[in-house]
Amino acid sequence: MRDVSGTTQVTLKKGTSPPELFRLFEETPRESVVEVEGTVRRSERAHRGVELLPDRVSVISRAEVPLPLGVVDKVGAELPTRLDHRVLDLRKPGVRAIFELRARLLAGFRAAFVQRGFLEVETPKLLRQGAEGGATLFTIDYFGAPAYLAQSPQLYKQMLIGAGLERVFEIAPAFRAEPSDTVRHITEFTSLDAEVGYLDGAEELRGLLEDIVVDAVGSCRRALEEAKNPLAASVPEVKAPFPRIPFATCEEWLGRPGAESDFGTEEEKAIGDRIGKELGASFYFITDYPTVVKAQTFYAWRRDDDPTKTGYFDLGYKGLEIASGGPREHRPDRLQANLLSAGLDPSKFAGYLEAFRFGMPPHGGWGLGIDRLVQALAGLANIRESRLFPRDRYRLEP
Ligand code: AMO
Repeated sequence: MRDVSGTTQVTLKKGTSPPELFRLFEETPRESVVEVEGTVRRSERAHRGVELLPDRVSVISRAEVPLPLGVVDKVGAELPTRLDHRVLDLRKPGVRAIFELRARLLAGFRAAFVQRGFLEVETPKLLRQGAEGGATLFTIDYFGAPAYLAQSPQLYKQMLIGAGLERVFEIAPAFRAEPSDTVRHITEFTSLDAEVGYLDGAEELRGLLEDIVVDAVGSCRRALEEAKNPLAASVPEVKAPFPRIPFATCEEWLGRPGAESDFGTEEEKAIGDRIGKELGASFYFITDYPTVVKAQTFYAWRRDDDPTKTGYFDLGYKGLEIASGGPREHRPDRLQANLLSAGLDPSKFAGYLEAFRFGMPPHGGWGLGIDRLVQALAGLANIRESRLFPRDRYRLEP
């Protein structure tokens, strides 16, 4: 018998247990929901140290036969089959363990943010304007006019800095019409966003981000150990500071100095491997992204002394990009110029731009993909395993 607390052995004994109970157990299919009343007895052999000798059994909900997916089978099914029958898949204790990790991690992040004076906010997901480049926008029919699903709370978290909230964070869905079918991209993910006002440069952001990650991962690990979750061992002990490697250095490592295009999956892996081997670090920052790589990121601040560089950085974990962020452009004239050079029409960003015209402090922030972090910490081959009901190019069900 299995419930959320684990598996309990129910024992029938020839000669002692009523024969109708034998019959009932034999004809009740696996995975049915049953209620068993009886006597709990110590037992050396039962894995919980106790067994239940039943007096009365009732079948509350009978499972159909055959099961489309085995729950206790030793042989694992392929991921698409598991996701097609996710409700049965989630019954496996090993799968449930992933979502315990996820919940503990989210709780750890919330606590770390609140402790540092961040206000939790919720921004609209139905938008008239995107923020992260048109190619990955989902268009929807909004009462006969086009609208978009939010790719990121980017514009709103910045506007809230203009509103004087000073330190905000949001944990919410983000949507990307990502046509690439990879193990690290999904079309609906949970973005953990932060924005900080009166910012004193990129390093202040990196310091905050690494401290928050260390706290969140640490509290997740401790909670999993306490709960005897089998994934506790795969969550690493992390310490700040994380190494900071300039973008240009990564390009040299890869033997492509000055190429100034963003890193591909294999290149990201090579960078993560090298940092792991040479510096013994799992988390690291890639800093000082060049402006050409962030040309579409109109809200990114370009350095005053060298406009070919931004203050942007990525946070990586063993070759997987987990977060990106940096200081923003807070001067309305420059922001407008950035929009134009990204080929965007400033008049479509009127509500956003207004927030910069009546007093906007220097600010910055980051977006962190929770699903990728869960994937990394739980050692999952595919990001889809980190979500209860993942969405990708080919999957909208269940
Ligand atoms: P970016 O587009 O780099 O930045 O996204 C931030 C983080 O979100 C995660 N992510 C994804 N996870 C799964 N599937 C996807 N399709 C996907 N796309 C992104 C990644 C990534 O590092 N507005 C900026 C953040 C900022 O500057 O504050 C943004 O959204 O982990």
